[in-house]
Amino acid sequence: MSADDRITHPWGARTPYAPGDTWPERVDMHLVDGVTEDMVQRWVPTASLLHSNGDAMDIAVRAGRIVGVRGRAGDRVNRGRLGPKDLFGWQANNSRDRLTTPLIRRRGRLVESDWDTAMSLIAARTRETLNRRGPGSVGFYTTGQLFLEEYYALTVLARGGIGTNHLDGNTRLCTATAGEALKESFGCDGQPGSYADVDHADVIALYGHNVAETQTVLWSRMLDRLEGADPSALICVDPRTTPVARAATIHLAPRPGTNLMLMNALLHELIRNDWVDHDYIDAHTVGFEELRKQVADCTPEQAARICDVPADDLRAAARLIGTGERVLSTVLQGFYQAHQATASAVQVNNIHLIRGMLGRPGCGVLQMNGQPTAENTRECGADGDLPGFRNWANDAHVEELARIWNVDPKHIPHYSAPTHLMQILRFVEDGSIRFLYVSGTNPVVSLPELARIRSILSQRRLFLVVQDIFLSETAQLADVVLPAATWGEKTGTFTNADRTVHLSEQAVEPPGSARPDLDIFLDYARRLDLRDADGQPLLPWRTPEEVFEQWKRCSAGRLCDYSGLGYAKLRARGGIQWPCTEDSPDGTERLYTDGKFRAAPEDCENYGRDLITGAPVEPTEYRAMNPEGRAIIKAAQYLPLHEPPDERYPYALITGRTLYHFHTRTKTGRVPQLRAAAPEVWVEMAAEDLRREGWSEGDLLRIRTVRGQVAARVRTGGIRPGVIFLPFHYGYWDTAAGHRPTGKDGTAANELTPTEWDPASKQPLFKSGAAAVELLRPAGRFETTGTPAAVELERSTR
Ligand SMILES: Nc1nc2c(c(=O)[nH]1)N[C@H]1C(S)=C(S)[C@@H](COP(=O)(O)OP(=O)(O)OC[C@H]3O[C@@H](n4cnc5c(=O)[nH]c(N)nc54)[C@H](O)[C@@H]3O)O[C@H]1N2
Ligand SMILES: Nc1nc2c(c(=O)[nH]1)N[C@H]1C(S)=C(S)[C@@H](COP(=O)(O)OP(=O)(O)OC[C@H]3O[C@@H](n4cnc5c(=O)[nH]c(N)nc54)[C@H](O)[C@@H]3O)O[C@H]1N2
Ligand SMILES: [Mo]
Repeated sequence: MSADDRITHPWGARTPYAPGDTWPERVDMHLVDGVTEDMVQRWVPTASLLHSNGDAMDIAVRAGRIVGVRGRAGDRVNRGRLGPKDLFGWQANNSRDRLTTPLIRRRGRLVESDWDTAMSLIAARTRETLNRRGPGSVGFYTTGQLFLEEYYALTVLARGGIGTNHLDGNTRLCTATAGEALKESFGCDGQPGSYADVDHADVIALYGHNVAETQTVLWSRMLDRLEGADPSALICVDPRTTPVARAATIHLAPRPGTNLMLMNALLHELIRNDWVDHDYIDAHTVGFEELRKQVADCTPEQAARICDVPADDLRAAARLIGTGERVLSTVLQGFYQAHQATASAVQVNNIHLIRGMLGRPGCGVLQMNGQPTAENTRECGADGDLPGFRNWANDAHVEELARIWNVDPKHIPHYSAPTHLMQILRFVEDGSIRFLYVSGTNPVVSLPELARIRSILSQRRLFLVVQDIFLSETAQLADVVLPAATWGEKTGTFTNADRTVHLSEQAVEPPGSARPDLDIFLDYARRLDLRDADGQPLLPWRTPEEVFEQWKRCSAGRLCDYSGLGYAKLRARGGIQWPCTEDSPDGTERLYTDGKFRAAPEDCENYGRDLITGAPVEPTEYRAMNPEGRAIIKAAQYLPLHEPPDERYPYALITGRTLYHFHTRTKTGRVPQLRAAAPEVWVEMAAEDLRREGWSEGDLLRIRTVRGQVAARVRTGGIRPGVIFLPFHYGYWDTAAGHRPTGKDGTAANELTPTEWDPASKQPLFKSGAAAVELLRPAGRFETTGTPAAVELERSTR
């Protein structure tokens, strides 16, 4: 199969295998026209940066340019395979409109400048703001797409140097719930399972996870199990008939916002049938009785009414999960960005705890990541955590960190949980934050309720720094724009969703004067003259490897222990899973194999929260509840949505992804193959809704919520009647696909979404909101919203 066919056949040719066998190799490659393998001068190792799967690949270099990519056969994650975004996406690096020089706003316009001018302006503004208003007036908003070393440096800079509590990542939009659910159940973040669990599982259950479109290589692995001997059974929980749903043994399509009710009914059935490992529960957990009580009334009939899913299907799914011997679960945005997110994700952990299915081949929980390096944002504390999964409310943890950094513990803010992004925005809105430094994220398209975000970020009293590789919608609002070098142009490490660490090496020079994010952060720290308790530079490093060496010390002894890793080892061996120590030099396939958790009061990453209100559990309460540090079975009651559909806004709005684009399309929108596949926004509706409204395929519709409106052409799809789906990728930097939201109708789904978040994880509810839909213009004869094959693949009616 040629690479070009991979738009039509995103998962490539099948390589079936049987349970317990090794997943066969298949090497995928794409080189630019006219270049053959023997013309490539160097192959430079890295891993994919357009999702969390961490597919290992080599960059092909010729004459100082990237000319293609090839999957790495030996790597544990992908065994040579690559998805369409990775095969084609690197072309964005070579775009002619990359940022190549710093820009500074002068008399309202962004004009070209140089590094020294831009950096001294930023440093001067920071110092001035700090002097006048203190560290609480400075905020940082970063990403899940930089490298480990960059997050670590930024955390040291913000928490140890400036001493602000206002540092968060866009992981708040992405995997905050994964992190929180792991902390709630196991006392600490960290993925229990492994991708190798796919090779062993007899049941695979996907909760709100369209893996076929979002981690295409992981889906290939699952498809190969489905086509091999003794295939696994597949359960899909998604209101849409996604490619996963089409392949599923059982597809449960709940009403949006009812995940928790569905989970409680599954748990009810497991307990009623005593598909429960009582020995495991007695030896390794606390809280089972509360769960039993909580789900006692959650019968399949009750859930059938609330979720609108047949009770028999719920029973059948519970039977598969309850009688399976090796059950693998994965969870993603259909749970994390929905109503009662943490409470629902925790119930998936509970299934594994009450069935004693953890730490054995095939028995994994994958509370998935989305972004390629989201794991590192969390580990390094560039989000709402402290580095090394340390507990901000535990003075001993803060003191340990202060020793590593050689600063006064009082200097590291720990008077409350690190400020979450939605609160940072509130502080910018009310004027207490006056300086905001955004790196590697595009909030003007990706945050909820965009009219509000635009108004917050374009305030005159705010000094906004944006570090990006393109002039994104957000960069257009900045006071200073810093041009970054990116993947392929810089060196560093990153960690995928199953804890596999890869080294990504520089293959080519960055365009113009663009610099690696790490160099920019270090330059900034030098100009702020940040020093430790002995007056030495707080960030003394010059290379990523030097940063990595301190990170090894910082993570040593914690669950995410990197002490046994190093650049040389990663270079020689490819992907290795943490924890990797002197005692486990080859890394660790699965956590919790001995039923021991990192949940002891003195060890745990947090004491947990009330899943309904979000109120933190007090340390004394936690100590009383879980003195021995067992896994915690936490129950929660289903509550209805805040904004259900009503007469004026009759549709439930959900948003998400297409296979062909990554986020706000700053990269994939510049790649011809991907762009052609999905050039413009569309809205997916059930055929029966379309019929009832009297509209047809291709009609231009207006979708309206109380917050804004979007114009999109309609595709019929296998979606629940009464629910509409919008891909969220379409901002307006690119006038061919979008238009500026000066007119009433935007193209970005987030014009419509609410400013609301899960009480425990603070993750916004992107998959909710009540919407009205009306006809703007009937379809022209030749109008289409993408190439026919791509449209068909997404249509999800089969
Ligand atoms: N092609 C592509 N791949 C990507 C990305 C990308 O932008 N494009 N981004 C990466 C990132 S950062 C992330 S976070 C992941 C996200 O990966 P996914 O979570 O798989 O993607 P989404 O499309 O956001 O949401 C998944 C599904 O949730 C369903 N859903 C909506 N509401 C509900 C609900 O109430 N209940 C349930 N059960 N399901 C619901 C949607 O129908 C959708 O199919 O993808 C990663 N991979
Ligand atoms: N409605 C709705 N909204 C959503 C979601 C949804 O499902 N529905 N999903 C949410 C999720 S899970 C996520 S992860 C977010 C993603 O939201 P964003 O993070 O805002 O999306 P990206 O387009 O990935 O933005 C990354 C930015 O970093 C730049 N960049 C790329 N590489 C580099 C680099 O090496 N250095 C620097 N400095 N910059 C770089 C890119 O050009 C781009 O502007 O969106 C969230 N928003
Ligand atoms: Mo994400």
